[in-house]
Amino acid sequence: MKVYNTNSGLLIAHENEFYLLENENWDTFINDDGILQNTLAKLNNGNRIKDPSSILKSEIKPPVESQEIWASGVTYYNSKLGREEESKETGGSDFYARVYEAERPELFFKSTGYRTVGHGGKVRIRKDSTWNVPEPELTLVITSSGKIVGYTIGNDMSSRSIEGENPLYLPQAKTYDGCAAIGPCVLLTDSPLLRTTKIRLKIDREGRTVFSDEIGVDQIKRNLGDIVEYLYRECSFPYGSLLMTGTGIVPSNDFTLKRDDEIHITIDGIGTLYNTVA
Ligand code: DO4
Ligand code: MG
Repeated sequence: MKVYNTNSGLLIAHENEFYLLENENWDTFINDDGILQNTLAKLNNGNRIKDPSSILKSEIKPPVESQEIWASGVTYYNSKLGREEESKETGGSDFYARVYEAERPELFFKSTGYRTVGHGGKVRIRKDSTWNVPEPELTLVITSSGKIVGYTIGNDMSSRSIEGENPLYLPQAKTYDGCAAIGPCVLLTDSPLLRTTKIRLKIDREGRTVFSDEIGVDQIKRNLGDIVEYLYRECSFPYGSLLMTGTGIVPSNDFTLKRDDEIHITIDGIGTLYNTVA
């Protein structure tokens, strides 16, 4: 089952049918350990709609309102390598190798709903940054109790020049207005994602593809439940949370995003998150 947070209400896609739940509050709806069964119980002929295209064409909101968005880092070997490279001249590279091997994961605060755009929105690059990349990340949707109730797609927009200058600048490299995109929907499921699931990134510029790559979620070094356990150890989340699980796709060092670039991030079973660069 998939849920889209739209201007018309919550659009549910289930077994080739679409349903519109008009009077739901996102924060209450998503923070529910029994969300699958409770949503199934709400679907009936009265809220079934034949053609969702006009709803999906109007702005799809990001599937986040009062939830905090956190992120884990250096969870894939490629991320460790890329970051060692970008910070080797400034002496910060050892930290990435250490956190890749450590029991405690890297976790950082990424964004709020109001700094985040949805499918079709514009992500931003910082004006004081010279080297910028999208990070396509499987994103967990977690309730207050720490239960993973769904999966969505996240873009952890990152300034490599600022992070590379000094790892202590990470919050500035990662968190700013328009620093994240989430969407287009949440896949609600009680089962883990298939190990064969792929994450794909494609970047188009002036009608030409300037970057594309893919990675399997089976390449992630950590157990997703363990990362959630660390996040919830000493933080409570009254509205639940979203957790980006790290990037395994790192463009080569000569690549930087430009204004109007089109970013497509696809995760099997969830969909494609599309954004342009402001
Ligand atoms: O260590 C810095 C950030 C890592 C990150 O965002 C990632 O690996 O995806
Ligand atoms: Mg990241």
